[in-house]
Amino acid sequence: MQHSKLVLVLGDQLSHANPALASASPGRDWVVMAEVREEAEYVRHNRHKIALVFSAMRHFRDELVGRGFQVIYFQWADGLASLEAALERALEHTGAGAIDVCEPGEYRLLKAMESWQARLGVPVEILADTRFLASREEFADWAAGHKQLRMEYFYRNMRKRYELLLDGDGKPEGGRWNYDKENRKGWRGSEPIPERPELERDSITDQVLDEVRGAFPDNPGDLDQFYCAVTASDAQGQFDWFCANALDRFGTWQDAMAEESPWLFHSLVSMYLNIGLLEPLAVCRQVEQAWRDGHCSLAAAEGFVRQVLGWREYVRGIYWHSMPAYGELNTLQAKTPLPGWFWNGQTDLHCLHRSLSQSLELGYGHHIQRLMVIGNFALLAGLDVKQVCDWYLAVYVDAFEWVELPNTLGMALHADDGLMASKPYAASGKYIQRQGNYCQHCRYDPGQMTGAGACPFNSLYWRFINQHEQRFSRNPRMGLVTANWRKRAAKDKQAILAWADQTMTEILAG
Ligand code: DLZ
Ligand code: SF4
Repeated sequence: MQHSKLVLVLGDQLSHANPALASASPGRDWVVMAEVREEAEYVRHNRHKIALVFSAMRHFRDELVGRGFQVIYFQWADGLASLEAALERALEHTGAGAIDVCEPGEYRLLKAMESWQARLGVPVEILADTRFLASREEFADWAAGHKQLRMEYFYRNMRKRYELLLDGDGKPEGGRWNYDKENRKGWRGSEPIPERPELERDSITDQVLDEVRGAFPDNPGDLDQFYCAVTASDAQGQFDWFCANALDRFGTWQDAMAEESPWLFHSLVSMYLNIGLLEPLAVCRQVEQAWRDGHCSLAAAEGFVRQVLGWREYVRGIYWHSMPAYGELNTLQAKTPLPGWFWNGQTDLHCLHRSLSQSLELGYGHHIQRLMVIGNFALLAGLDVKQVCDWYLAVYVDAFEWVELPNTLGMALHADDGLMASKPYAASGKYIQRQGNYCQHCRYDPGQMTGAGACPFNSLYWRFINQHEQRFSRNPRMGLVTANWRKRAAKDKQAILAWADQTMTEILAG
């Protein structure tokens, strides 16, 4: 008779398509799941993230039991230090002779797993995560054949491979691959923003919320506003709601910022995709069908598919292709310590205040708040890359390092020497003003460069260009900006730089 084995399921692998589960036999093998200190404490995770992961894990355990699996589940109150400790206990309890696990989403955990076989004394098999649409090997092959790893080319390959939004001849629907230009409208309050349906909470989630409140008193996150689905069927319900009520406008206002709503028309599905409650190909196909049925524009459908089939897979590829060296990069030598108000949102730059407060309270910020408000400020201010990356990893519900690190270090902070983005996403207050209505509520004026009421983003932008002028003048996409700076009179430049330094000192002091 074959020996029984343990199948470890992590808190972000809650899918019945998990390859480790597929290899398990319900009557013979044991599934192990564990809420442990090491995973819950390696950054100051948002309480929404911990609550989502713990509650979704407990619900998934019940589903597995319903499917006939024997599950060994360690709850937070059991006080286990690490996943390894959980496996050790489970081995003692069952006498199992081997362990299977699907590869994790973070390099630090992969390294730990690679030591388990020697430490635990049984064979440990780490299986490739088949739930992504491009495997790590496929990405490596693609990368080997390209001098520049641009998302757009990767994305086109993926569209062809999965036959998404293609016409009968294999060409992109509508004749273009990318409708980004139609996805950038600024918010002027012209459209009603749909009310999101509230989810009913069951006793498992209520219990988890109480435990997380008690165990993580100093972490960010207001759990009175807990809004996450914790099962695959509720996550699907949320996604169906999005397709019927928000997708049509998501396309147009993908890059917009609204004082009135943290969510606007966004789907919020990244958190469900990233822990396994929804599958990436299924959500893309559902959105394609919504377009074919006439429920949204092609620009909306393509904008959504680009994020999931393109960006999401691409950043994961970059992460595994470039780790561990990637985590150490800091091309622009950004080393200013993260100001304390990143942890409470108390700043009078209104766009930052709103974006930070919402991110801390809800664990949610949409792409433009993350990239063009918080990330842009961190870039212009030269905030320490590692500290900023850890902040993002902690604060957002959907943040796991495979997705957070390239997005923050590469895309937002341009710290990877342009591997991901051909130019830095740096912008002055004008951009923020154009994309939404934050500036209307701010004590600063985006039209002014210097002086008491001037928007700090303006002078900080030029200070940033000045600091890196040599590097940027070699970048064809930055040539115009650096040339404009050079053309300015020396007296003007001095005034802007002096003002930027003064502003910076005041802002950092809080
Ligand atoms: C994020 C998270 C948290 C907060 N807690 C746990 C946990 O207690 N047990 C667990 O298996 N997973 C947890 N996770 C998710 C893991 O941190 C995640 O699997 C790794 O970061 C790899 O992506
Ligand atoms: Fe932000 Fe400047 Fe606008 Fe104020 S004026 S909201 S600081 S961009």
